[in-house]
Amino acid sequence: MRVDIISIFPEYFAPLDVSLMGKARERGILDIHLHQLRDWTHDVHKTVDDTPYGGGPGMVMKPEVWGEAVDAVIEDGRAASGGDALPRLIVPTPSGRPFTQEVALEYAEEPWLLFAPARYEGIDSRVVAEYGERLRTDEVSIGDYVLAGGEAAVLVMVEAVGRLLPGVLGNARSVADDSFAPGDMANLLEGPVYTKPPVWRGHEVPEVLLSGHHGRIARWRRDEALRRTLDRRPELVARLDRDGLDKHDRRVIEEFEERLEERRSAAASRPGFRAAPEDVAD
Ligand code: 6GU
Repeated sequence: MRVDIISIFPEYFAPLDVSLMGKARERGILDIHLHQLRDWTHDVHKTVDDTPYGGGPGMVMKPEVWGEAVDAVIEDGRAASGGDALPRLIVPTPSGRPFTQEVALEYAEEPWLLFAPARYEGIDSRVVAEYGERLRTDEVSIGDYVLAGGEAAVLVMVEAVGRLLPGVLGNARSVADDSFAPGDMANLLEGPVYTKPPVWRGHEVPEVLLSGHHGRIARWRRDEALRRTLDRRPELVARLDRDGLDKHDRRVIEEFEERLEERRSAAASRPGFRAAPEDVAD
C-alpha cells in the first residue's frame, strides 16, 4: 500500500519508523511518502494560513497551497505506479465521520491513501469540495474530542490500517479476535488476558485457562467479552445482532442485567439516594 501524507509537520511522523509499522515499511508492505506542505507556497514566509471569512478566532488553511500540493503528490504517485490510479483522500477533522474498525478494514483494501491533516481551524472547505468531485474523499474523525491538528489522527489511522495489511502481523488469526472485528467480535470488547506465572501477588489466573479444554476456554472468553462490553459499553450490546447470539450468550446478558438491577435497588434503598434525572417520570 502506498501512503502519502502532506503536513506542515512531516517530522511528526517519525514514530512510523518504529516497531510494527517500521517493519512493514522495511518489508515494502507500507510505502509511506511524507511531504512538507510549505514546499508548495510561493511567498518568502511560506504562508499556509489566513484569517477566516466572516470573522472569528483562529486561522484557516489556504486552498491554493493545498490544491498545488495534492495535485503534485497525485502526479508523483501516478508516475511511480506508471498507471492512472487515484488515491483515496482522507482529511482528518473532528467534524468528520467516525473512524471505526470497519473503516480501517475498508482502507486496508485500498492500494493508495493520501492523508491531508490540517492545523489551525482547518482547511478552506473548497478543497474538499474540489477533490470530492475527482477522488473518493472522506472527512474522518477519530473520536469526540479536539486535537491541536490532524497529524496525531493520521498516526492513529495509519497504524490501525497498517496492522491489517497481509504480512504485517505475525499471527493473522489475531485480527479476527480483536475487539470490534467483524464476525464473532462485532460490537464486542475483548476480555482479560493472562500469562505466566499462574499466581502473581495472590492474584490467580482463571482456572479454565489452565484446563487445556479449548471449547470451555472459547466459551469463557466469549462470556468475558460480553460481560466487559455490558459493563463498559452497554450501547454496543444494544447493537449486537440478536440472531448471532446463542442461548448461553442470552443467559450471560440476562444475569448481568439482573445483577445490575439488584445493585440499583440496593442503592435506591440506602439513605440519601436520589434518582438520576432519566429515572424520574415526567
Ligand atoms: Cl481527525 N482532527 C482533529 N484536529 N481533532 C480531532 C480529530 C481529528 N478527531 C478527533 N479529534
